[in-house]
Amino acid sequence: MKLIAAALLSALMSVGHVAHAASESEANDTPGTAQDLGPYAPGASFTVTGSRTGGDVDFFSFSLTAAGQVSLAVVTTSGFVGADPILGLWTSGGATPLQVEDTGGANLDNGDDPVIASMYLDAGSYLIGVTHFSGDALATGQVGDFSSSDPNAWNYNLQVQTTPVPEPETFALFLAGLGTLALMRRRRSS
Ligand SMILES: [Ca+2]
Ligand SMILES: [Ca+2]
Ligand SMILES: [Ca+2]
Repeated sequence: MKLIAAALLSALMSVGHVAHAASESEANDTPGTAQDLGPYAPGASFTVTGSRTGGDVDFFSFSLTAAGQVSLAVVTTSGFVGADPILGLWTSGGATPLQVEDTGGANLDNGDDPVIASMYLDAGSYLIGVTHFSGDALATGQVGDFSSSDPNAWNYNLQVQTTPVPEPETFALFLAGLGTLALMRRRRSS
């Protein structure tokens, strides 16, 4: 029984776990010109290799085909030592701010790379932004404030991981299955 449960669990975990990689493509300086990274089923992860030149803002769009938990991080890899990136997440086109993050990771020298830890997202389209620190963007979260004239250049990896959340029907089936197992055990032991 334990073996079957373990096999089922590992099969469930591996479903749709696909890693994708892309390179940043300019111009992506506005929500309207965001680089589209495509649709993903929860379980997929993707990495975008990008560079932030002086005054540059990089926007990316992606969509989730079903609800999932999503984690995002910007990891600076080379360039200006002391780089201070920020990371933004909005609903499609930048309509609704979800989170703008300044810190949480470790970068070239000062641990100031941004991380958005596990966030629940419904199926739909989303916008990601990467640029240098901006106090206004952090204060308002509005996509219109997400810009920085800072002249320093750095390279980064944008890392996105998605994991599925059980849909209510799946969860109900799972509970029903557990109930049946419990009943069978009770009958056997009586
Ligand atoms: Ca760029
Ligand atoms: Ca750009
Ligand atoms: Ca930062």
